[in-house]
Amino acid sequence: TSVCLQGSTTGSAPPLADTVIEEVDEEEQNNIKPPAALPPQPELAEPLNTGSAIQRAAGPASPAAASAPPAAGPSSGSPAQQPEMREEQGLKTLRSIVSLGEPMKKYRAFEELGRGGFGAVYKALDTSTGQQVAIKIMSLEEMSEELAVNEILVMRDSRNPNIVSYLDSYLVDTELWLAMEFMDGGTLFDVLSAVSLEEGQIGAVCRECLQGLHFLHSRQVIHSDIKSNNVLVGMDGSVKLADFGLCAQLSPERSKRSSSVGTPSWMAPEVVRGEAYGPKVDIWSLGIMGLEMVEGEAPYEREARPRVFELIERNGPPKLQNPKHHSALLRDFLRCCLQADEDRRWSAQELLQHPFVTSGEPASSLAALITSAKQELEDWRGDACA
Ligand code: 3AM
Repeated sequence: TSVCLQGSTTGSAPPLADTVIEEVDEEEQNNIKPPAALPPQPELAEPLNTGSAIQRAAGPASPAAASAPPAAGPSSGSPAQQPEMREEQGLKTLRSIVSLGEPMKKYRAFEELGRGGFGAVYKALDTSTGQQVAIKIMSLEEMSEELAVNEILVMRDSRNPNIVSYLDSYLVDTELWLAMEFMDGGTLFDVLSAVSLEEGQIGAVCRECLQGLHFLHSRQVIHSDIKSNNVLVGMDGSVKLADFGLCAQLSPERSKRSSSVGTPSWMAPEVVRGEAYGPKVDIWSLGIMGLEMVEGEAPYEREARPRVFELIERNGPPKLQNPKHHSALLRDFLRCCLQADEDRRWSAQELLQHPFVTSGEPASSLAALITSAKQELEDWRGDACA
């Protein structure tokens, strides 16, 4: 039955937007530091989903991903490292982070929740506490060690009510097992595919995500892949940011990032143009996620990637299809997020004071909505399996 459930979920949902890494800027490789008090960590060079990766043949920034970038860390001027060396370094870092022991003994009752290019996510029970957990099993043959390291470290060091909690991690042969808090409502993407949100509920989701983003940004961390697929919800109405593989840690010496990473329809214009950028790229993506909540999908989502980039660059901020159907507060909130000029775009802290956000419903009021979305999805899956 579970196979049927999974198959029907994929079949009934709109096409998933692929995360991509376009280019990793070489200078950034040298300068972006790993999160404070953590072992030196190389910056990303590989996509989360290798199958969906695209590398820009030409662009304003250097094609660093293809040119054996040097390791990040204290020796920022170090010579370029071969990919194998970076892989080895990534593996070494991973070994120093993960727990020893056998996760197959620590957890039981595995049930697949979903799959991605990285591997799969399972629900399981912690045998010692009886607590439900989610375990993301990533194949290190399919993805880089660096992405895995990134995901673990950012999650582990970002304890916040609006960020999915890290529990534990293990290396099992060529797989990385990442145990995290189980979010029983699934992704916001799933919720949106089943139910429509009222403005007060959209305000609540935005507030919760902004709280998570404010936490990350105040620690100079850019998420870089904010979208409804990467926001998890709980049946109690909780809303949390997830998927930290593409995060970047900025530092006083390097206050901008240049790697073109993210998911095309959600990318800010400065990312598309290959310019140096800061945490406000996440605010643009949040604005696009706002449009997902209002219109059901992100702008240009069905277009081919090169066309998406062209449209983002050419059209500036995307527009609501029927602006008059929405309140002035919602329109103003989206306008503040979707400013093409980064300096005019509001920060997470500023947006938390925006009346659309402050007048949003309490998160607990999302519980009923998430329950009915879950029910709707289960009914669809039941029908598809019948
Ligand atoms: O494929 P779907 O959308 O049904 O909800 C996430 C997604 O399900 C789920 O795993 C699938 C692939 O990402 N997932 C990921 N992390 C989770 C977590 N911490 C999770 N479900 C619950 N808790």
